[in-house]
Amino acid sequence: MTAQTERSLVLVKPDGFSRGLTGEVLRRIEAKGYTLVALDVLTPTREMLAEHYAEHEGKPFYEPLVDFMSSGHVAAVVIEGNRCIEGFRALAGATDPTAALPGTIRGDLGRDWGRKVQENIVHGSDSPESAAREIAIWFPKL
Ligand code: IDP
Repeated sequence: MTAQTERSLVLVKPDGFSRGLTGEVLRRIEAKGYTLVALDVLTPTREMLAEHYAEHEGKPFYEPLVDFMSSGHVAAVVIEGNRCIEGFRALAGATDPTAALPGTIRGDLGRDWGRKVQENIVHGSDSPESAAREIAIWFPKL
C-alpha cells in the first residue's frame, strides 16, 4: 500500500460532546499518530447539515439525523495523516454502536439506543472527495 497523506473531517456528535467524550476521541486520534489540523466547537445549522448529509436526503433517517445533529454542540476536527480516512473509520467502528467491535470508539463507548442508531458518537469522512467537500463546509477558511 503506497503512502498517502490525507485529511479527514471528524465530528464528535452531540451525544459524544455532551457526554464529555471529545478528549477521549482526540486522544485516540493522536495516539494513532494523526495530526490535528483544525478544531472548532459549534452547534451546526440545519443548512450546514443539509449540505453535509446531502447524500442521505430522502432516507427515513434523514430528518431525525438532522434534528439530532443540530440539537447541541459538536466538536469539528480536521485530522491529517497517512491514509487517515480509512484509518479513522477503523478507529470509529461500525455505524451501529451495538455491532461495532470492542476496541473501536463506537464499540467501546457507544450505547445501544434502540432505534436511535444516529447517536453513534463520531463522524468520519468516507473518501478523499467527501473529505474535501466536508472540510469546505465546516472550515471554509482552511
Ligand atoms: P457512517 O457515519 O458510519 O459513515 P453513514 O451510512 O454515512 O454512516 O450514515 C451517516 C449517519 O447517519 C450515521 O453515522 C448515523 O448517525 C446515521 N444513520 C445511518 N444509518 C442509519 C439508520 O439506519 N438509522 C438511523 N440513523 C442512521
